[in-house]
Amino acid sequence: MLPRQVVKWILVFLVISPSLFPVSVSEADSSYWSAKKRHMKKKVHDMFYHAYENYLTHAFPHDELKPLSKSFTDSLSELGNLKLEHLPQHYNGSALTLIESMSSLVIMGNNTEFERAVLWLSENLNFDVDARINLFECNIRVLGGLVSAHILATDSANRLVQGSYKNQLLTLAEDLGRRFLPAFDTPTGLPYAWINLKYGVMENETTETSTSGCGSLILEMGALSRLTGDPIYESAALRALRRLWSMRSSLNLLGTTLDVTTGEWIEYSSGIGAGVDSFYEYLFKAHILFGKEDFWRMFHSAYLAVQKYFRHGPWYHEADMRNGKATYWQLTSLQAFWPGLQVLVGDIAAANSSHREFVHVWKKFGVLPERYLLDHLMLHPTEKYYPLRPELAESTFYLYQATKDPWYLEVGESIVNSLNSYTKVDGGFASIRDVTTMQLEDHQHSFFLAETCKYLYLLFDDSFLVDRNYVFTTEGHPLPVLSSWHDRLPEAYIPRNWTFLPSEKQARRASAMTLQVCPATSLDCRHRCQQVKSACHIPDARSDHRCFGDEECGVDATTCRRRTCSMAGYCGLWLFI
Ligand code: DMJ
Repeated sequence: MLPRQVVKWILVFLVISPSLFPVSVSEADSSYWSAKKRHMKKKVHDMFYHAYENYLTHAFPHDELKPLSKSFTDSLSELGNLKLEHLPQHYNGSALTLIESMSSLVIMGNNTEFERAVLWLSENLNFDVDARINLFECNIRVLGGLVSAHILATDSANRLVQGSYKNQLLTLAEDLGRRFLPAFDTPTGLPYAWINLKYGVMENETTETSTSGCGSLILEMGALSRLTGDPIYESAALRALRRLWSMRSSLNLLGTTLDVTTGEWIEYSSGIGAGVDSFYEYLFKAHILFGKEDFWRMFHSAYLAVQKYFRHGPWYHEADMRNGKATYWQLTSLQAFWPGLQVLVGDIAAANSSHREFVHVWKKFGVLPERYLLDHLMLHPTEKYYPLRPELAESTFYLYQATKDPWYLEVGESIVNSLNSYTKVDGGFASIRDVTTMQLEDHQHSFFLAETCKYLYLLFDDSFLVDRNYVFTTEGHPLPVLSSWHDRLPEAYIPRNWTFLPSEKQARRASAMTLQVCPATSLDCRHRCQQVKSACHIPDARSDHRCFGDEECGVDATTCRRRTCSMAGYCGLWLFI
């Protein structure tokens, strides 16, 4: 038994202790999560450099690393199933993984290595090669990587110190963009899927392409036009996109594959995964980046059709574009990007419920299998692989940005742990050939550095996004939302009265990705890059964008639309379904 006096003092201490140590439960919580974020950021940083340094040691300047044999593959020409015989003997690759890593290097704060990469590419990259490449892959990886790196090299952060940067990356991007143009020379304006960088479209080239192959070129080619002042790239991509949209069915659905010479569909069944995914993504992101109302209208109708014909609870199956009837009941790894897109649209409740299902499947197998048959609740017999894809990490990052719910940090942590336990090898990170045995495959895809590591890093440290407003391309390369790129908005949507912000240091804001849902500021680079704020912006009542009613939501500065409160209690640009 404790003496009475002691018990009394213990009780007194318990009563007054909260004022002696004023750490509330939520402060303790937030310091726990801050420490967790620091720890996880370091883990992701180490993963990125393990992959990057092994690439530099064993594969550079070739395209991608083979981490098991510590060798390389010149995969740019293989992407999309090209056979190796198309490659000339002297072809030495195009340093694909280096190009793809550049924006991640900047996001992780390594300007020195970024500068080294800029200099090397400026001196060595050459597209005048007899190589048949896939237009879509080359656009999102190489053109997107170069355009984004050019913007990062020239933005107000002045990253390059050694000598002056003379737009070498933009010159390379323009050279590549010009080599894309012969692909669009078809009766329909829909581009060939394959093109030889030196000789243009090859004889007897296949006329079959995919919806994403010809409908997701607008961000990179549009940015190239805005940067060079030459509209030819954007016009070609826009013409193809419009033609594709005109091929939709009366249900506003598109198929998966088509013929570029006849403009006829080949595969009528489609979903939100392979062959279509980034088409939807680019309609909406093009609206954010270029402001055109047309993109919004196309996206809005397409999104409603997806929700109506493909969605089944939190899952998305495939359906025939002609009658909307379900065709294949499959969950595919690529579909996991969809909740991230829904966050940008403001459909957070739907994003959250689908994301949970993907997490569930990830946890069941340890990673996401390429294809999972929803009607049989079993793996697809041949597509059991996991090639280090980023889509689940990407959606997790967006959902955390929108909700700040630490549950998403835990999801990110388990993704990082799985990647480290199942795919890390001495020579880098290897793909998984079969998720049931975790047997590895000798390939470290460049998107592991461009996207998987980047989104995981941004989940735990979003300082790159503070006070900035970026759209990430489908390959994870950031492009800034610039008021000067919005010049073709219809009158009603031009955010008027842009005013320059006072130059004193601004207070630290919440991450710009959150602001992207209702951005207060934008970068204007017409003369030199400056932060400008929009007169139409009205912030949400609460900084976490939570709400009880519409009156607590503000006005989105990019679109000047009034935001509304969702059923899940978040302000957003909601769609009425
Ligand atoms: C990436 O190359 C891009 O995200 C593309 O749009 C489809 N998915 C791969 C990675 O999974």
